[in-house]
Amino acid sequence: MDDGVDILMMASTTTMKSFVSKTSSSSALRNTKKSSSSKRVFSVRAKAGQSEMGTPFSTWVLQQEMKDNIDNEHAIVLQSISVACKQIASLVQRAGLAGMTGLAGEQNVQGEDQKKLDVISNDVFCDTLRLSGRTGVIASEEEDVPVAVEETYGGNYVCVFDPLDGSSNIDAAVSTGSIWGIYAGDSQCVPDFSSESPAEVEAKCVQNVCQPGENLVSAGYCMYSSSTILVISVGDGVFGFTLDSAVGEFIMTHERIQIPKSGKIYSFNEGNYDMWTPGLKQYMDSLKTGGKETGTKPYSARYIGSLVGDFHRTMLYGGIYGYPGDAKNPTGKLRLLYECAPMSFLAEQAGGAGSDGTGRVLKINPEKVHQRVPFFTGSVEEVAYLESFMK
Ligand code: FDP
Repeated sequence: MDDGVDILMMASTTTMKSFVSKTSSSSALRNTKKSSSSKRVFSVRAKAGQSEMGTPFSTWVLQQEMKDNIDNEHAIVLQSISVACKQIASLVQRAGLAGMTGLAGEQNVQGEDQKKLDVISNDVFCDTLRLSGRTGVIASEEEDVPVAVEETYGGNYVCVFDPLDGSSNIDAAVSTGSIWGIYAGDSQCVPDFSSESPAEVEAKCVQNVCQPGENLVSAGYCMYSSSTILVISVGDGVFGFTLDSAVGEFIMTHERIQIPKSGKIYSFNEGNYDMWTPGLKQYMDSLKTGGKETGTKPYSARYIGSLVGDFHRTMLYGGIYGYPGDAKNPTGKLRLLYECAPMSFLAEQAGGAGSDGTGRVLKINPEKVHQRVPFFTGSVEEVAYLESFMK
């Protein structure tokens, strides 16, 4: 039996076991955050130092709750996001067959053409989060302003997301992904629908959303590629789960991902080279003669042009991904809130770095919802080397 089959069988068995135990104990787990029996089961497992590979995502989320890494509401938000990702994965896979490729005929607030699937994926994400009843404010790349979730307000969490990043690739069936970040809401800033005007509610939503990345309580992405992979951190390492379509569940396939400290792969849109600063050009030229170990093998170029795919490869193989500012767009292309901050959170949790070229992205205080920043991420040593050319 090859490794792939092995993993699938292990995953399916674990899923069945978890299903059986979940049907008898899931409500108890939700309502009694740390019942003594659930604590005991978890600590036995932890003491045994067992690998968590093969754990279904829903079980892992409950374990994070038992470990006190997240609370009950946060757990529900994460489960909802995993459902949204499964739905989007299925839509992406069927896009060509179901007539969902091409433009929707509208532009978003940033002046970008919206693809049909951008609009549909946004609806999927928004609806799933709304129905979870645990998110108070949501902000999407595809929406002009952050939205307070009126129907269920009372949810503590603020979710920022890009429902379908890299969607210019979709018609060619190249990888795309969803990216999200979750913040705790600002308790001083709860919108009151009964007494406040829409403008006042909106101002409070913006304030809830514009938090620095270091306030993130969790972040993740889901990549829609040859397989569908959900990668997440709740502040205690980074874990990857592959969708097992036979059982409809994400199964852990990557435990505590660590970005290699260095790596000889660079991922930049070099077509913009002429518009870069002299320092950045010098950096790029140096990679072609071995980087800081001048005279050694040149770096390899890999650029999909889809952030989630490029970032995922960088996490696993090391190296550097960059989208710098240039003469035409001094702050680059990528958005701070729902691209750079969540990816930086993941990179740091995996022992890597996320920088705007001068310092940590997670330190930046957003001034507006769709703010763009130059972005460099990946292996710590590679990001530090890049920064040495940007002073
Ligand atoms: P897209 O426009 O297809 O949605 O931020 C969006 C993004 O893709 C990233 O996913 C991707 O890395 C980048 O833009 C690609 O930009 P360039 O085409 O300028 O290289």
